[in-house]
Amino acid sequence: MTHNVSVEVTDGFHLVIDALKHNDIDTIFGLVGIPITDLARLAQAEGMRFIGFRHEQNAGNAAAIAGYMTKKPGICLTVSAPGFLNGLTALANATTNCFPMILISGSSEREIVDLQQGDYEEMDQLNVARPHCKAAFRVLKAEDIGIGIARAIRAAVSGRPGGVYLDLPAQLLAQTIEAGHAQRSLVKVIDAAPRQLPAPESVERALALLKGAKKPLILLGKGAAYAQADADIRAFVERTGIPYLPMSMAKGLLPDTHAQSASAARSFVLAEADVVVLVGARLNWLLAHGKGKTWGKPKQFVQIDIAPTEMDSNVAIAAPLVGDIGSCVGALLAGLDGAGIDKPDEEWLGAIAQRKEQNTAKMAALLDKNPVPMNFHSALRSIRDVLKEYPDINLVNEGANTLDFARSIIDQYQPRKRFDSGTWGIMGIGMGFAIGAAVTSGKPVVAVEGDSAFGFSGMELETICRYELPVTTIVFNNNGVYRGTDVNPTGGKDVAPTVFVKNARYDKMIEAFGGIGYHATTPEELARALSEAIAAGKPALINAVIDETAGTESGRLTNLNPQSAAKK
Ligand code: ADP
Ligand code: TPW
Repeated sequence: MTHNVSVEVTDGFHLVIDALKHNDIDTIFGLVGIPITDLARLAQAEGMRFIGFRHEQNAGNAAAIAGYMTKKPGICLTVSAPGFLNGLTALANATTNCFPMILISGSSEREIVDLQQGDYEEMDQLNVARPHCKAAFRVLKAEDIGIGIARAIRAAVSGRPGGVYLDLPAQLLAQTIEAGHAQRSLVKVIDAAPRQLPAPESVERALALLKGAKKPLILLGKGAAYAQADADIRAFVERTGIPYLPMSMAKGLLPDTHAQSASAARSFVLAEADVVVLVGARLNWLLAHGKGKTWGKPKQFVQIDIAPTEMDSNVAIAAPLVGDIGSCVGALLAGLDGAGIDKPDEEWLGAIAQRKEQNTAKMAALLDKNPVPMNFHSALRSIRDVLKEYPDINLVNEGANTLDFARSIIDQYQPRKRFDSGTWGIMGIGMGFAIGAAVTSGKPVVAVEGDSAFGFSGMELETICRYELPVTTIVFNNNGVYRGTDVNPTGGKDVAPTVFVKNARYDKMIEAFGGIGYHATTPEELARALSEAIAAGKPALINAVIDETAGTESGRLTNLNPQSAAKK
């Protein structure tokens, strides 16, 4: 007599989805193909959201911004070799910006790849990924999928957040495993990013330094926005009365209209301050490395950061405060009274107020002009005025001039609503960030894009239309990279390296996919189109025609742009 014992089995495909769901991950951004098509199908069948893109870099950028917004790693799924490499730029950018994400790529057969026998999409992906992320793992046995995904999640969000690579060979996905065994192999990550309390003596040192400050300044970076310690940060700023500067993605942590914002007197406060409290901001190129002319008078720094090795990276840090921002700011707040810290001198605040007033008046004069064709200022004035009515809108921003001007002209009112080119000054985040922000928040997104910047991810307009996302893209069309007026010095037929097709109609692109296109040549037309598009909540693109002579090369980064001195 024979017994027909049927053992319930599952496989690698199912286990990957189970492991993600087990850790409350509900969305995958990706692009299908061998060997992960069924993984995407299964994710959808099992109730996850799968958002399919037209290029992996954009899927990766969407995952990265989702990670930044939620403190949970965003997931990007790609095929092997070329798909993986396309996603890698986003993974590296996420790591550079301290955004938690996991790039999961299928890979070809190990035994063929390692002997370099020429497999389909052959590449040693794990080793390629390693230098560009916080951690890189490969899973070879189905029973290790649970632990592999747990490790990836913890690596992405603990300490300084960043990108993690997870390599899943094709044969792993098809591997079968007994269902009970599989179930038991799942790992739920407990307390993935535990609080990290600062040492009490570090807190005392920081308070003592603040106590002695005559011209204190607080600098808020995107680490402060990421930390989601909004109420304590606001209390610290308001209770101390210290003027503050937000880095671009920290705008809105306190509303840009806040009386203590020193943004309109940025150069003045950076040069004049004596004690600067850095909250989740690195002294990298965006802050002139903490030295030189920008920083003027000698100063002392308090630096709050979760990464101990960030301290003294560019200049000496007098009072390092290593820990998570919530805990560190909380500890400072708790110690203010005991340390006897009062509001800063009226002299310091008065000098700042005076500078702000002067600079604001200068800016207002620029913004109020109505040149024909419109320029960056008049176009951004109309966008600023419309967006005032939508304080919870998500704003994506990239380009050179378009980035530099929009950052200073468009006010933010709420935390984690501005997403831009960040630490690398990278072009190409536009549509990926817009899709990631729309999917994650369920709220409208406005993407303010240079025409060159837009081109890097423009094909994702189809993705925006396919998922009917409330994304309005505004293309600042000045016919080229930075501007559209360069000429080919040889008189040859090719246009200059910075020049595009003149008078392109980017609005027609979105119409091809069923979205709404607008063509705007005046600030009034632009404002009307933007209001209408946001109210409709449908995919839209506004081709905003900007004076092609208006931009400067590299925007405000002229000092970083070497130019040939040797002329023939
Ligand atoms: P910005 O570009 O806005 O100046 P950076 O990206 O240079 O900001 O700096 C962000 C910093 O914030 C990084 O050094 C990172 O280690 C730190 N950081 C991120 N999250 C936290 C957190 N929860 N607590 C403390 N520091 C954090
Ligand atoms: C991945 C170099 C910096 S800014 C820019 C480029 C190509 C585009 C500027 O023109 P745009 O904006 O967008 O039309 P505007 O407002 O000045 O007219 N490749 C990558 N990243 C970067 N930063 C570049 C190239 C660059």
